[in-house]
Amino acid sequence: MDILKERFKAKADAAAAEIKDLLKEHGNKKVGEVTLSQVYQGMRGITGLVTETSLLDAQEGIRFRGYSIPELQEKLPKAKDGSEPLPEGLFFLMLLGELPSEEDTNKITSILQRRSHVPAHVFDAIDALPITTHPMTMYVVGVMALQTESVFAKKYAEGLNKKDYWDATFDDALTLIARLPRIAAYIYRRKYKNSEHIQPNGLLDWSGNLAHMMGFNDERFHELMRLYMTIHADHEGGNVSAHTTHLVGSALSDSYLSYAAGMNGLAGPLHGLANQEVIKWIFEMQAEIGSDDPTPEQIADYVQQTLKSGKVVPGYGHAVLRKTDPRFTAQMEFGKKHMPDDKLVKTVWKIYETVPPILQSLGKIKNPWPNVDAHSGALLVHFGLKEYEFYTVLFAVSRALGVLASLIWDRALGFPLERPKSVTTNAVKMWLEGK
Ligand code: NMX
Ligand code: MLT
Repeated sequence: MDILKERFKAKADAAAAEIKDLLKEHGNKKVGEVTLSQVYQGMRGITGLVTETSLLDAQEGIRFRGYSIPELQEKLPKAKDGSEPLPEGLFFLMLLGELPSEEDTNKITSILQRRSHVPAHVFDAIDALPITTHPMTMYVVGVMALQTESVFAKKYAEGLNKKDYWDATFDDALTLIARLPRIAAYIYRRKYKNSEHIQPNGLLDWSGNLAHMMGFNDERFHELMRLYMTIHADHEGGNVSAHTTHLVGSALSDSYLSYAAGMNGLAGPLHGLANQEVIKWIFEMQAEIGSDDPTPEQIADYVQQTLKSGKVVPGYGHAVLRKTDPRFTAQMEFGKKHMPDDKLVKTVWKIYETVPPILQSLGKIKNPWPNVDAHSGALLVHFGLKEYEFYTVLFAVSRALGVLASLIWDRALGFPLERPKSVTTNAVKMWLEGK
């Protein structure tokens, strides 16, 4: 751990010096103009944040520290006999900004294994909730209960020097990431498997252990979890979960408080909850049609019906992307390799052929193409994980890697309290009238 911290600190100090010079020379340069529409319409397209871990291109999709998903699949270390990347390696890449060796990746795995013990009061807090509680609510309650363990909060109360914020954040982030699979699996077994819990296997990798504790022992499911945890980990800084984690962290709220806040945003249906909405929507379509193998015509009719009732087609559209999400494509490739004849997976592919032209024909939707959530549920159902209300918890476990790596960088670079200006419509009218 100390060597990892030393390597990070060297990188962070170099980056901080570079940013200082950059701002000294170019601090007054304009990065864009803001229109009134942008102010009212969700700040789309306004550059206002720095997030080092990944960058989204509207046409090409996400790159993590410069690497696309296919490149990660090729270059990141794999589990023994596996072919999908180990997300621990992606975490190293996002944190250090360089591709990890196998040894670097194993080092992260072993740090996470050593820190994975979840204190009993966290399970008590989850158990105090009614069984009908949504898994995302249980998850955030679990994370909040774990906040008692924050090194940052404790040291801050004792009087922490600004220069050491990053160090305590580093400790909290790694401990939190280590414990999330246990919390997630506990919720799954409590809610859906009669509280018959499965103890962690201290020899497994981070995602393999999650799969194991949930009760899935098919090695292909372990591979799916490794891919899933890799592709959902980060999507630059402006998405709701990353932005919220960063914003709350800017008040020097610790990693637990900041991540929990971000995950409350992920639990919204226009963000991470869309993965459950997609499968719910497909199951409802199947029930209405009376078939688990709908024709393109039946899908098109159901899409029209969804739109007419004032609802969105879940899994389609994006605030930034303007092409098919490469995370959708990566999952499609996984489906073609492991389950090409699965009816539900094939239905997802049929929806992919049917929905974009319909959405395009409406003329108002900026991106008619599928996002990550359009595909993920069908792969999970294939392995028997049918309880779709749980899906966003998996997204949340993965998203911890990106938002917490970013939070460490925020503290290392000394980013200040985030506080943009807001206006009232009256103030806008007065400004327009030149008053
Ligand atoms: N189905 C129906 N209408 C849509 C869809 C869709 N999939 N996507 C966008 N629209 C509508 C949108 O509601 C808006 O309507 P109105 O003017 O009546 O308010 C109009 O098209 C223009 O929206 P856009 O500018 O294209 O999209 P925006 O950036 O505002 O929103 C999403 C992006 C992702 C919120 C939106 O596409 C959506 O609601 N998609 C479905 C939910 C979803 O899949 N979310 C997951 C995103 C990925 N993730 O994991 O977070
Ligand atoms: C994400 O992964 O965060 C989503 O695609 C939403 C976004 O990028 O805005």
